[in-house]
Amino acid sequence: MLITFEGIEGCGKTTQIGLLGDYLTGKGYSVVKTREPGGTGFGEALRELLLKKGMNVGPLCELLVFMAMRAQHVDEVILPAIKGGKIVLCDRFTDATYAYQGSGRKIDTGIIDTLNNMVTKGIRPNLTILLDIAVEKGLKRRAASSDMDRIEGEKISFHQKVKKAYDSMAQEDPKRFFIVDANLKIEAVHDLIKTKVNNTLKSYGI
Ligand code: Z5A
Repeated sequence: MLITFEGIEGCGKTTQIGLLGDYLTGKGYSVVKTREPGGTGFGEALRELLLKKGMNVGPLCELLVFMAMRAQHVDEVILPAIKGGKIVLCDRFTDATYAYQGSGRKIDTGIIDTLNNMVTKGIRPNLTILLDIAVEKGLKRRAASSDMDRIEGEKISFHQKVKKAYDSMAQEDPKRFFIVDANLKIEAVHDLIKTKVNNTLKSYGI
């Protein structure tokens, strides 16, 4: 079972993965919490470089590095966990590439499709939780918690394109996406996610 969390910066993914992970572990499930970019030793080392402020990284280079990290992440962490019957909670996955590199950087979706299919070996999230918040509010929350990195520091119009792409993907695939109002209090967001995840696990007989 693969559950991914997506949304613009500051929407609360990390907070909600922590809460859901603790909740599911408390219910006796075996849970793996992971993230992209990162999730492996190699991926976490590359993450530092890729997101470093002031680093000159072209759109194609950026795309290929995200994909290289994903290939390692799938092989080393995600596939073995799924095969072992674990619930994988992943902070960003394939949808982020369509939103940021596809919509934000204007890279052809066909290229992203091909690379994503190659590196994920066909794995698709069973459920994607999209935390929905206005760009200005997400960036404000993000700025208040720590320094902005290279991608976070992009213009507001870039982040608006990213949000629009997430909204479209969720509309096109309502079976997989669950949109949550991320303006709500942390506990209220968690309650909505808990209910959805419990129903999803039930529907898979887990
Ligand atoms: N990226 C890409 O371009 N292409 C790809 O294929 C992939 C990724 C996989 C790093 O991602 C960058 O990688 C990201 C996209 C790109 N760049 N940008 N921009 P990341 O997920 O690691 O980084 P992030 O999006 O900046 O996540 P974040 O800053 O860690 O935000 P978050 O996890 O969504 O939020 P949070 O840390 O849980 O919460 C932020 C703050 O808000 C914190 O102080 C919380 O206490 C607070 N918070 C959370 N929820 C609430 C509620 N409900 N109310 C009030 N305050 C709240």
